[in-house]
Amino acid sequence: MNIYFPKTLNEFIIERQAEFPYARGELSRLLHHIGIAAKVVGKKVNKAGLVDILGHAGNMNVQGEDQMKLDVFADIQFRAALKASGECCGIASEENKDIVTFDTDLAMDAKYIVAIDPLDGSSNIDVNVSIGTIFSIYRRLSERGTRAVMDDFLQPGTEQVAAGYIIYGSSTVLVYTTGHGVNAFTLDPSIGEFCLSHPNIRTPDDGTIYSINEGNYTHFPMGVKKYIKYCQERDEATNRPYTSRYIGSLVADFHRNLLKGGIYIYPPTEKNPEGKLRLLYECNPIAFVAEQAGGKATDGFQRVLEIKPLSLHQRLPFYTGCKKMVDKVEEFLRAYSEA
Ligand code: AHM
Ligand code: MG
Repeated sequence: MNIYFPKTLNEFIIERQAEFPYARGELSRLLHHIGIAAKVVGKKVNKAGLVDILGHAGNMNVQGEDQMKLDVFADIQFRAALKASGECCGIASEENKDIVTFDTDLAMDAKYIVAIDPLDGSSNIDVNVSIGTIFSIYRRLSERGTRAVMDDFLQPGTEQVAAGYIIYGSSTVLVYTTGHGVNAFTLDPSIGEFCLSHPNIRTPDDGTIYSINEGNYTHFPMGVKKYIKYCQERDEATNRPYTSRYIGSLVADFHRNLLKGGIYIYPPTEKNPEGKLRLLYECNPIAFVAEQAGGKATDGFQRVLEIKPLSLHQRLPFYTGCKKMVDKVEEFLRAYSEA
């Protein structure tokens, strides 16, 4: 008889707590609560279409983007979970203009802050295509016992204590790192637990998939245009032409490339001259995971994790994936940077 006894996320988190000297379980509790919110949101995503959760909420978020009902639902759920954990003193969310501080005595005494995109890939919500949540955890800089302040959130990505994402796809998968490798957990709906499914993920050094919204081609920097042509050229030695795959949900595009080997690019465009993706809750957490899996993440010229954020919703061009592929696109960007 085959015995099925999976390693659950909670079991794994507790085991790994020992990697942090003097750890007292606060981060474990925080991650545990993120896992609970992920289950609640995942359940809602699975029922979308049956319950009244699809469509527009009728508001714009801080960045002038139309909020979907699921965006709002996910934001509320994660906020509630992080507050309930008692280990988080404040959050920065894609859906809120300002930081949100938790002002109970317990929360003000907490040592972590969280930056989060509660539901990434909004354009895919209504059409049953994979969407996700992205999160990033930092130690606060302000004194414990006080309210969180803006400076707690404007730390470079190198200071992340943990980061990861959840994909609501053909299954719900939670991927995270605490700086000791990357592990992925798949939700087993029959027991309601995230179970270790992809231990110690390593992304290939080189890959054959490129992911970019080519509809914006005419507005790309010359280096990106040349790189795309390079991807499309035939060369057997380097397995080209590469395969083009673009879902339009960062987590889903990144996750596929992480496992199979590829590069994700969101360059500056006419509509988004600074790039579209946000440093705090999209690029930094993904960059942390990418690097921990042996990959790379840059803004085309500089390591993402070393960029000092100047504002909460700061955007940047984003290039991430297999190290050799990111090196190559950077080569093109440098060569054509004046063009
Ligand atoms: P969102 O947070 O509003 O969903 O925007 C971020 C998303 C990413 O998931 C995705 O990679 C990108 O925007 C897609 O943008 P585009 O539709 O311009 O290609
Ligand atoms: Mg997003």
